[in-house]
Amino acid sequence: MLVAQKRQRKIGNVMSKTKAILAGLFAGFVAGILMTTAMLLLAMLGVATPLVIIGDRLSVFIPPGPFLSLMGKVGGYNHLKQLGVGSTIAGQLAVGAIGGAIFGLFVRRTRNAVPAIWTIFIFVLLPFLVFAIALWPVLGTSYIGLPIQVARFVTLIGFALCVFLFERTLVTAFRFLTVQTAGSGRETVQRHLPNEEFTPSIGRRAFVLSTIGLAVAGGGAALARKLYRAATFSYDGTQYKGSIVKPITPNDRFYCVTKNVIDPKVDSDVWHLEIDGLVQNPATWRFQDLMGFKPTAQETTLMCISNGLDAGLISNAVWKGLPLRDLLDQAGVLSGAARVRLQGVDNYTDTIPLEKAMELTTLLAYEMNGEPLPDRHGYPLRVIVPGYFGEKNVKWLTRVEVTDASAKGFYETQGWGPDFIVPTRSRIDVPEDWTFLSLGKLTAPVEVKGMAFGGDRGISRVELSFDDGKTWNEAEIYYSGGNLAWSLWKAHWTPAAAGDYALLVRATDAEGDVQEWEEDRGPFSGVTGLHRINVRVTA
Ligand SMILES: Nc1nc2c(c(=O)[nH]1)N[C@H]1C(S)=C(S)[C@@H](COP(=O)(O)O)O[C@H]1N2
Ligand SMILES: [Mo]
Repeated sequence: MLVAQKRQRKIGNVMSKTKAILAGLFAGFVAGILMTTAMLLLAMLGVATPLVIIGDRLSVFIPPGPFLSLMGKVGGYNHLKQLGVGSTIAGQLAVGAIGGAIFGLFVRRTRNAVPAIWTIFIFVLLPFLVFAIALWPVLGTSYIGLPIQVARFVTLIGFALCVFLFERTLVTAFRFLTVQTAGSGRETVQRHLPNEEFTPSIGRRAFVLSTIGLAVAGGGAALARKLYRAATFSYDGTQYKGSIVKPITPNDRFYCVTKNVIDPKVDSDVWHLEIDGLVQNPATWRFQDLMGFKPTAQETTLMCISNGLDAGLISNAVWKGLPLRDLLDQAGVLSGAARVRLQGVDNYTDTIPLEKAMELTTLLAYEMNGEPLPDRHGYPLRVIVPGYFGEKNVKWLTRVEVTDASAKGFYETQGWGPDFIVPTRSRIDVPEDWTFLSLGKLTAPVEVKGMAFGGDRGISRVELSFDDGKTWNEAEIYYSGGNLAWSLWKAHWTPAAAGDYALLVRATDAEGDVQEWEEDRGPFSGVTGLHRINVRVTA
C-alpha cells in the first residue's frame, strides 16, 4: 500500500505527455486570442500591428503578374486584403497554440521548473527581435500620422506589449490548468482517484478558461466588426465613369485606390513633414508652416496605372497647395541627387525624377475642390504629380527624401513600370456598352459623350468611329480642363440602318500624338489602345 501510494505520488508530479500537450495547446490558443484582441485594440488607436504590416512587408516581394492573378483568384484587391488579415490572425492563433504545446512539454520535462526568465526570452524577446528585424522597413507606419521615427518606436512598444500579454497568459493559464492541488483539502480525494490526469477539477478549470477565452474572443470579434466598418473595403476601387461624369469630380465620387486595410486618419497636430536625404538643410514642417507659402490652385486629373480602357479609376479635381519645389529650394538639393522618394504615414512610398519634382506644377496639395483634403484622399497633405500615374500621387505624405537614381517605391519594388507616364486615353461614357436602340423610336441623333486625357500634355482633338475604326468623325470638345486635366467631348450620331455597330474613340494630345496601342509598352506600365463599345440598332 505504501509503495503504491509512493508511485502514485511520483506519477502525480510528472504529468502525462498528452496532458502537457493538450493543456499547452489550449493555454497557447487562449493566449493567442488575448494577444490578437490586444492588437485589434491597438489598431483602433491607429497603431501599426502585425495584422496589417506583415502584408505590406510581403507584398513587395510579389511581382505584378502573380499579384494580379492572385487578386483575380481571390476576387479582387479587397478580398486579397481580407485574406491577408484573416490568415495572419489564423496563423497567430496556430503559432500561439503550437508554442503553448511546446511550452507544455518543457514544463513536463523540467517538472514545473521553467523560470520566467526563460519564458520571457522565448515568448517575448525572441518574437520581438524577429519582428523588429523582419519588419524593420515597415515599422514606421502610423495611422494617426506620427512622424516615422516615433511611429517605429510606438509600433515596437505595441508589439512588445502584445507578446508580453501572450507570455503571461500562457504561463498563467497553463499553471491554472495543470496545477497540483497539493495542500488543498481535495488532495486526498484526488490522489486516490484512478486517473489523476483528468480530474473533474481540470474539467472545471478548462471550462473557466474557455469562458474567459470566449469572452475575450467576443470582445475581439466586436472590435473586428468595428474595424471592418472603418476599413477601406467599402470604397477601395471606387470608379467614376458613365453618364454621371462632370468636368470636376465631386470629392465623394472621386476614384479611390489604397493599399491599406484601414486608411490613415491623420491628426495634423502630431503630424509633420520631413525633408531630408541629399539636401543641405534637412527640415521638418508643421502643417501651419506650409500655409506660409504662396498657394497655387490647379486642375489636375489622376488615373491609376491599373485603369482599364473602359474603367473609371480616373477623376479630375482642382487641387490647392504649394509647389514641392518651394520646400526643395529651401532644403538645398545636393549634387548626386536624381530622384525624390515620397513617403506616406502608411509607409507607402513612390519616387519621381528630381526634374519632375522641381516642376512648378508638382504640388503638395492640402485642398481638393475647395475643401480640406478628405481623409481617404490623403489628409492633410498629398503630392500631385501631373502626367504620372496615380501611384506617384502619394497620399498622407510625411516624408520627402532626395535620393540618388536607385531609389524605388512600393509598387516599383513589386515590379510595376518601368514607364509611369500616362499615355493618352479616351473613353466613351454614353451610351453604355451594348445599348439597344430602335430606329423607329429615334426622334433625334444619338448623343455620344466621354472623356479624353493626355497626361500633362493636354488634348487637342477627339475623333469617333462608328464603323470599328474604318472612318473617323470629329467630336466636339465641350470642356477642357487645361493641359493637366481631362477634356470632355460629345458628338451626335444618326445610324443609317439596323445592325450592330462598334464605336471607337481616339484622342490626340496637344503635342500632336494620336492615341494608339503602344506595342513596346511593358505589360505593367498601364494599358494602351482604344476604347470600343457595341451598340445594336434594330428597325
Ligand atoms: N500613401 C498612399 N498613397 C497612395 C496610395 C496608397 O495606398 N497610400 N495609393 C496610390 C494609388 S495606387 C493611386 S491610383 C492613387 C489614388 O488616389 P485617390 O485614391 O485619391 O484617387 O493614390 C496613390 N497614393
Ligand atoms: Mo493606382
